[in-house]
Amino acid sequence: MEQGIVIKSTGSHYRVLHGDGKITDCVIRGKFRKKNLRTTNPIAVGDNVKFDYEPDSNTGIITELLDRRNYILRKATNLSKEFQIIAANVDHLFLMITIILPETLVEFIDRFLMTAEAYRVPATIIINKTDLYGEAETKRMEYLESLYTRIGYECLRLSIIKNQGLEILKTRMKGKINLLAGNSGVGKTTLINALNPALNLKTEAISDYHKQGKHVTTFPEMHPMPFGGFVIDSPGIRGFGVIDMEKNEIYHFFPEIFRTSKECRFYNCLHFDEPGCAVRDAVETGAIDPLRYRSYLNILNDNNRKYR
Ligand SMILES: Nc1nc2c(ncn2[C@@H]2O[C@H](COP(=O)(O)OP(=O)(O)O)[C@@H](O)[C@H]2O)c(=O)[nH]1
Ligand SMILES: [Mg+2]
Ligand SMILES: [Zn+2]
Repeated sequence: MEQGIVIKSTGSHYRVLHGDGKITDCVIRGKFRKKNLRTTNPIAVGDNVKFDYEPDSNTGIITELLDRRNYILRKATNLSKEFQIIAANVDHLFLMITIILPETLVEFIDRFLMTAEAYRVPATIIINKTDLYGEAETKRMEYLESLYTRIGYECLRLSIIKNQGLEILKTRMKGKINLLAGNSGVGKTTLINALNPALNLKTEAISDYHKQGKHVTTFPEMHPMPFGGFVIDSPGIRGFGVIDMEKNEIYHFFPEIFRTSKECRFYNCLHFDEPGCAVRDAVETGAIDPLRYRSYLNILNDNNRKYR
């Protein structure tokens, strides 16, 4: 019997890292499907498993899934009621954004951060491709940095091409299971290669961007880092799903709106059109950023469709 951590899952096969760096292809027995959780994959990257090891063929049969600290889900496809576990035991979420090529929208950032809050996993924003930024882009970057650091999120500048910002990022990732998310084309794969050159992963050309729109089930891969810890790449993952979020819960996951909501006249204020709403007052004065508030309203509006 061996114990290890799953670093790749293809739905039927699992690559397990164990011992001092051995990697073994494993299968599972049928008994792993949980009764109440409709997930398409019973085991995900980040899971700790026990398995019967066959050293001769370097194969194994997973016999036990150890308890998870957490797991991150998404809807398996847009319409299905099934969920895919993207990763388990995640310590830190990193959202990579770019100001241009491609432009990352504030609402996309806010949906990601809201999900991180709901999962109670710390989140950091990485602003990549700073080497491309002129005056206008730098202004935009500074605006986003001040917006998000004020709320409490760390923002790290990065230019992988110019090798700037990598060292500080390593200190944040060291020894942890890190999930890296972001729009297609922002530089996620390039970063993982820079952090661990031995991996030599294929980066995406512009022509591959269209893949983003399709709902192909891609399985995330977890890459060991030479400085300790792992980085999970999540190709094709546009958003994470939080199951069962109620309308009156959403603002709990916007920290500055939540803090301000304590001053609202009504305890059940949704900060939409209620009288005496301290949140809307704060938007008026600029204490809460109007774009953040707009993201909140958009999520509030479509939460029936999207999150229930
Ligand atoms: N100028 C510039 N380009 C970058 C940087 N990082 C990545 N890229 C380019 O962005 C494109 C997409 O990168 P990729 O890693 O495939 O993005 P992913 O879809 O997020 O995995 C590639 O052409 C990279 O060379 C950077 O720091 N500066
Ligand atoms: Mg990629
Ligand atoms: Zn209110």
